[in-house]
Amino acid sequence: RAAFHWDDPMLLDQQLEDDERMVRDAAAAYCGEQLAPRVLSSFREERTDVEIFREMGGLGLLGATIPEEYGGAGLNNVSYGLIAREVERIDSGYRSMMSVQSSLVMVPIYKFGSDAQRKKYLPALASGESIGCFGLTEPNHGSDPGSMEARAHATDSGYRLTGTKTWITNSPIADVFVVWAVCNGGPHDGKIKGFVLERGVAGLETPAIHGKVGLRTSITGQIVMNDVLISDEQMLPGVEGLRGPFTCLDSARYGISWGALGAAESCWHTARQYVLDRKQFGKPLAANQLVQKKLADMQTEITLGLQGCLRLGRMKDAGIASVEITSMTKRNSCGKALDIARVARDMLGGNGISDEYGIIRHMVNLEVVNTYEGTHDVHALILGRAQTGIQAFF
Ligand code: TGC
Ligand code: FAD
Repeated sequence: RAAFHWDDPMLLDQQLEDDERMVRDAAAAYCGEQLAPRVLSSFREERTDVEIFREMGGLGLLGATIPEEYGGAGLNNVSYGLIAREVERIDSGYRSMMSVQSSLVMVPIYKFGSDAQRKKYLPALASGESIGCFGLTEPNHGSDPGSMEARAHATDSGYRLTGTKTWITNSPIADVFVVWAVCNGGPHDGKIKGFVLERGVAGLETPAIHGKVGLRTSITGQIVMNDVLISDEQMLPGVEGLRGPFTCLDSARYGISWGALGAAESCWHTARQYVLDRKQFGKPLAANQLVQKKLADMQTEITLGLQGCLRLGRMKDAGIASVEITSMTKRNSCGKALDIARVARDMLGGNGISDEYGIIRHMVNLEVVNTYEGTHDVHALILGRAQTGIQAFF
């Protein structure tokens, strides 16, 4: 009979192309050698290592799907997902840094920017010399960004931006800000438009949010805009309305679908080894039926979840993926990964409480990942609307 591979039962590895496997292996080597050794102190000290952007950029891990002419790696969506899985196997905060830069900053500039904007911003973002952030969420509007209060008031020579964005990954260290606001006056009056701001412009402040219990390796802050004056050239010309930010979210949510399962795999593997090594009542914990059931559940959810991610990646590469499938995989991966992390934490008993084992760090990180980019329940409502035709948001 065919051999059973406990850590890759459906032979995902065999379903990859040679170049995809090479990308995955290169990302895994970097993550194991460079990210793993610093994650514990970074998390404890709530420290974001900015040189990680330069390192990732040097390896082509930023803007992986952006064409090479703009500094990207020109890879397919499956490769991007494989990178996210390897990075988040170490820490969701590191994947956040990477996916905001790649999906939420480089994608809108590439898809909706002018050629001048692409040439100006993308190469430096791809190399990691420049750090980007994405401002959609506001203090009063998270799940409901369509009600945003940020305004772009038309002036004689451009726009005057007002409003506050909050919970913004990378904002305190960002050089480039993709910000969404409703136009007040001018040719786009009443429409949501995207703007590219640069650090140093008068009226722009980016205070950090401290005291996060999860995602401590990735800095988060606000974008406060007090009459920020910008020129017309700083507007993204190629999109209007919520389709703009949601297109970016579709790309980032897809990466998270793979990434969250990478974190889950890390928890599963740690828990499996722990219960094999640890003896209670004279036998390994792994010899108990209850413990084996937990391992079987983890193995099953991760294996099936990864197959879904791979299928979505192939559909995206073929141009046939509806955005609802991304909601399905983002929601499934995050919810299942969080469950797995909680169970794995329990399997380590008291040691599961120690950050030395990594599981509880993944667990608190996954609480965030389950919430940002559309909460678990918001994605249920997106899927519910798509199959019933009934809007249940309000
Ligand atoms: P709805 O009517 O559904 O759509 C409005 C327009 O957008 C289009 N659209 C999409 N386009 C591309 N990709 C998608 N996934 C899209 N989903 C919708 C749609 O076709 C329509 O276009 P048009 O041209 O006809 O106007 O909008 P709605 O207002 O009913 O949406 C409701 C809801 C709840 C689904 C939406 O507001 C939502 O998704 N809320 C969640 C908010 C969210 O995800 N925020 C994320 C903020 S960024 C973040 O968290 C980054 S963390 C990053 C990290 O650190 O890793
Ligand atoms: P709310 O929208 O207030 O939701 C609270 C609860 O109510 C949730 O359980 C939700 O599911 C539920 N709920 C909401 N509406 C409904 C409904 N209609 N029916 C049933 N239940 C509902 N945003 C950015 O723009 N850029 C970033 O880079 C970014 N990075 C982030 C980093 C971190 C660490 C965190 C924590 C958040 C980040 N976010 C970012 C914001 C994130 O996207 C929002 O937190 C998220 O979209 C949820 O919004 P909210 O926090 O306002 O919660």
